[in-house]
Amino acid sequence: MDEKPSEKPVAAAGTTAKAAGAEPKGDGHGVMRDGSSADFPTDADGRVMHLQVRPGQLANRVLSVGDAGRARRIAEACFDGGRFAVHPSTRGFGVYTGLFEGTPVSIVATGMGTPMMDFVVREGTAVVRGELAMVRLGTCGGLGHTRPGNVVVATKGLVLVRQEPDFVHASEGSDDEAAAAAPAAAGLPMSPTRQVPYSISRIVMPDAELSEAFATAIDAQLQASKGSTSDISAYSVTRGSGATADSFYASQGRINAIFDDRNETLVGEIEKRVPDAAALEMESFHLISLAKASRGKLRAAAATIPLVSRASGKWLDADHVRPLEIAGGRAAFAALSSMTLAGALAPAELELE
Ligand code: R1P
Ligand code: URA
Repeated sequence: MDEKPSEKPVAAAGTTAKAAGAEPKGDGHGVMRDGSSADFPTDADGRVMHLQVRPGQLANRVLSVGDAGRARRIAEACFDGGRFAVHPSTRGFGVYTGLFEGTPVSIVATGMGTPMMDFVVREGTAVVRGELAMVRLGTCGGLGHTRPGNVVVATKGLVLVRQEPDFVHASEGSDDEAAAAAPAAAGLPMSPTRQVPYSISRIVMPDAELSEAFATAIDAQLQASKGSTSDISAYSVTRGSGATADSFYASQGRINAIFDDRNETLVGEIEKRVPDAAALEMESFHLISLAKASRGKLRAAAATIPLVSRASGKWLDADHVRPLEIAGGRAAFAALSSMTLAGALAPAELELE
């Protein structure tokens, strides 16, 4: 069917290409009509409900980044000829699809938190034929002795850190306590009260080949910057583990005078429980966990740029953040391109600009 002019993918760096997150005009985006599946809704044009792309708009090799500006900067710097298609969504996602050294790649501006990553992975895998490889390039807080700027590749796995709502709302004599007791009075089983304010999951392991390719490629990018105007060769790659938290504040152990978060010992607890924990962020565990559950459809890896040392409070030199993003983006494209994926779409099957 004909696309409305405003929905057409717009090419290219240095032009007026639409920003990810811009409101697409027309009612097709995110509007489901009767007849669409309740389990996996698509609109009349075949777009998935939230990511709002249809087959042919997302490649089999995907870079997920949290920040919409980072997605655009990497797109402009790393796609062949600075040319790419842009697919914004009314839900805050943005998809950029182009070629890297002739191989189709997409960047997805994902936003923050595991629910956003869930949409990207589930809807992304649904619109793409064949196997997928997905890497995340995020930012994080550095754990332990991690130096801000030394990019952490989670080759040693990730855990999930969650605040236990039953602990927070379990104070004796409160109306929460009385409400919680009501099911028991009606003969229904009562959910158990948690004994700890935060839970730390077991470790999940990323795809080993993709993780190593990503780490090697980041290292090569850092070294290649030597002597350039944006020399970031003083930074290195840390092969370690990471923790994904269900919030930026309480579940990352940030102390807040207003809220009773009971998180004073949390960072220390994570560092004690997770060997080589170097990064604390908000999405990577979920990406890896879904890849594990995908019955072989998806392979995934994650890297993060530590912006701040949680131990010392020292921040990364602000001038080095953008060069590290671009180096990481180019490395992600190289690692994704190195993977053999069965049934991947050919360039001719994709909307590339
Ligand atoms: C919080 O500031 C955000 O930064 C990190 C966290 O995971 C969270 O999404 O990653 P991104 O820089 O990729 O968004
Ligand atoms: N992103 C996070 O999730 N945490 C930090 O401390 C920094 C970036």
